[in-house]
Amino acid sequence: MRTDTPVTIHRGDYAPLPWTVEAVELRIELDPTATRVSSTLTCVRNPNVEAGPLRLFGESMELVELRIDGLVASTTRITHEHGGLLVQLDGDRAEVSIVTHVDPSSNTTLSGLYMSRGGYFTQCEAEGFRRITYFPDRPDVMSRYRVTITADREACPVLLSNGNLIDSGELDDGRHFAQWEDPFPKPSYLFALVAAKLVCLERKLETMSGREVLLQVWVEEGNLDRTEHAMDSLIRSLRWDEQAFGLELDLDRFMIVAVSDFNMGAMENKGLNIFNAKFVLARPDTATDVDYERIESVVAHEYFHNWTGNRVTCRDWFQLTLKEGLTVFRDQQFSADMLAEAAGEEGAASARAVKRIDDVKVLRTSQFAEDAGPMAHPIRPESYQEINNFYTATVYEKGAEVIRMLHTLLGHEGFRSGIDLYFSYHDGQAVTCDDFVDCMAEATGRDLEQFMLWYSQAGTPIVRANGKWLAGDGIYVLTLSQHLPPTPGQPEKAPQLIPVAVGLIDPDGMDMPLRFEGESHVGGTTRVLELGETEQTWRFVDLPSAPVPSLLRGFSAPVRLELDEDDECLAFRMANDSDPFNRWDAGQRYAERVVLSLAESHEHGKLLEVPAAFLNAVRSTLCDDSLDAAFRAQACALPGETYLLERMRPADPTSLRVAMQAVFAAMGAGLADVWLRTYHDMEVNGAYRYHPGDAGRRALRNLALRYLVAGGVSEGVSRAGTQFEYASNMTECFGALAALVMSGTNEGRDGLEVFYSRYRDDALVMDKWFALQVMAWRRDPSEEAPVLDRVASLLGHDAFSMSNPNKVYALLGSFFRGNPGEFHLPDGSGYAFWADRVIELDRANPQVASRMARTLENWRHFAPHLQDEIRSQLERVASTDGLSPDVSEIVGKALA
Ligand code: 0A1
Ligand code: ZN
Repeated sequence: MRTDTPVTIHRGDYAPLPWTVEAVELRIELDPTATRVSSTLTCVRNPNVEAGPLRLFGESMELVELRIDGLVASTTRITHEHGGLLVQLDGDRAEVSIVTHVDPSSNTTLSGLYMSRGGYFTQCEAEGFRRITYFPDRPDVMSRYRVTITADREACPVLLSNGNLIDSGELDDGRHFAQWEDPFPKPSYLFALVAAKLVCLERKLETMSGREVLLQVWVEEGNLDRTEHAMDSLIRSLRWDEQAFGLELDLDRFMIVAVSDFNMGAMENKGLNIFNAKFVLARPDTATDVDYERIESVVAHEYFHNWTGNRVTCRDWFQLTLKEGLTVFRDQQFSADMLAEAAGEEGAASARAVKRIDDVKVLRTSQFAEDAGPMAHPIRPESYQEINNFYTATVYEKGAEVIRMLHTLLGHEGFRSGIDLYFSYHDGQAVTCDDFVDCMAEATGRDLEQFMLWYSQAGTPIVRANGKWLAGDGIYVLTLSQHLPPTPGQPEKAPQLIPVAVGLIDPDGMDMPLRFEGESHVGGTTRVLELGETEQTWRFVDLPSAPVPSLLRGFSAPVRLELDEDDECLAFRMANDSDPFNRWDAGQRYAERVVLSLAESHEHGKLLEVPAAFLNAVRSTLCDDSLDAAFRAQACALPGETYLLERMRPADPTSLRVAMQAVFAAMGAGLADVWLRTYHDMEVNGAYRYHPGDAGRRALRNLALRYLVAGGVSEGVSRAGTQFEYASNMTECFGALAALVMSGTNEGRDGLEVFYSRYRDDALVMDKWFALQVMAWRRDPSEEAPVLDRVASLLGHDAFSMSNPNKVYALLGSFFRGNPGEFHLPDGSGYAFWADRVIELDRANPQVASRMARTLENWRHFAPHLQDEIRSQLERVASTDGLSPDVSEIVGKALA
């Protein structure tokens, strides 16, 4: 058993440093195994803080020299401590020069300076800069940087860093150099360097104040024809931030670089965003509509960070949601606006709802699960062992919901004036979430003290609704109560402020005008109730008939809504709710009820029968031509299996899989006529273009194939085969293949081989190939080998690599998270395989290992026989010698 105790960092321990760094002069002489980094720091004493030494963090490098004001520092001035150095400085200013050696070629963590396909790249968020040089590597230390890079000209013709290029030229021995200067002070986590053989697509643009800026997208030579969409997305983002928030690009040059080996999605380094290649590269024959959409939103997200994150940054890492929640909210609004614009006035509301549905699906699947497990934390955590473990769905997605609630409560104008105030007070500073909310309060005059509980309390609130119809008085009495379940370290909670958007629907399906008792006039058909107490009641008056309530419209708060609605009521709202989000949600609730009750029937050895009323409700939605295709595709899709598994207690993946298969088959066979007609009607003609309208039609057609194949409809199988063979774009090609593979057909198996021979040299397309086959369902588990066998053998495939995060996420992540029916084998063999992989990955890349480790953190929700198997594997991982803090925190908390 390991004995080292993990170190926990607490939010309350924050203290400003006695020394900060005004300017940094960096010289980086690149070499695969011995890169020499010379840095000169202009250190300035912080007059507001008690005197103390300069604190420099440093890891995984060799300290060659340290000078103070030009003289080699005597050893008495330097104290070595775990993770860095303390240096005694005199006076109020000092120049500290440090030389380190680092070995980028053996840096498999992809944090700090590392190599990918012969080039050099950096990743410094959160604490990667300390792996390049000794530095006060905290976001509250903001400095001006001047950087000189030298490298072999042939291996690395392109040398990039943040800001403006101020000099470049040739050196001896086939080397060259470039010098960059960033005019804006920044924290070290935003530093970046790229030195590689790259080419770029570039555009010049005039910003709103008339300045000319240069935009570049840098990629490997063969990928230049896949950069246009990223560039278009960047231009749209730039324009949107000008129009929506009055925020302009502040640099002369803005660069995006694609890299194949990257732990996360992308990184907002000042003026030099580094992206996982999968969020840059797109061509119709290699990327799907969903990829195009993701690229647009990730490009936007990183670009928006230039203001929300870079110009105003976080004081410490506990404040991460300050930049992430706000920037996710901004990218969600941007995407919704782009979809609405493409849909035109008539389709705008539905287009926005489709985006909202996508975002809420992610939140409910990942964040609600996180909130219900051992890693539950408030959007502003109180403590952590490894900050890299806190780039979570809670900090990002729930953080964005918290910002959205502020937007709802303060109104668009109020919110915007709060943002303006935030920049006017804090531009150029490193601040806290309180500073942000204080600006919102000051700008609008609203007391947001109770609202701050969203920042300090973990867990998903449960809102319970009860309605009473007083027929004689024409009054509907709505009672809402809230309960916040206990989470680790937080046994008791106070009631939060929850905005609940409400509508009431009459028997003809029309929204009723709403007036509260005591109000003199009607206030519209959707009203936002502010639930701030444990229980509150509202009385709606003047109602001509009993209403059907539509609650939490647009998902106005990140809560679980509990309401007793019978099947007819859900079907009624599926057909009539004027709020498209709730219309979709009614269908999801209905489907959840059907699937989970079938799973229970299976556990009791009963026959599985899918209610005809449910199929009829889906049929009506599918046939409703007033609904656009993208919405219909959402509304007729079953809730994800991973989501349903979390809703099932105890979770039993095997019976859930049986139930899912039964519902898929019934929906395919029972609605075959409408699926075939829809498939025919939704055909998209002409050359591929990424357009949300077309994308919606393709999504609905692919969904039709998925159901038809699952239902064993032979015409569906043959249509899928034809579409796969003749598709002119990846969305259609992959959609057809997925339909065939997911249902475990022979055609799917053959298709995988064809697909492989077509795309074997394309790494990003191969990721799709790996992911799809490990997510497949077995048609007949008693006859076929478990998917686990295939996963294990694919580890040895030529196109697979354990050192490439995208490959690991595609093969292992997709299997562990996306195929519960096959991963959770009753004999526990899936878990032993999981533990082996986590231990293996941890030796090379703790961040990736930790993400894989998290796939079993909610093990206590599972049926007891599975829990025993999982616990023993968690213990095996926990007792591994030399485990990283990343994985140790995850398994430690899981077992606690
Ligand atoms: N700030 C980035 C996410 C990010 C975080 C950490 C990374 O490496 C450990 C990389 C990227 C974003 O929000 O996009
Ligand atoms: Zn971000």
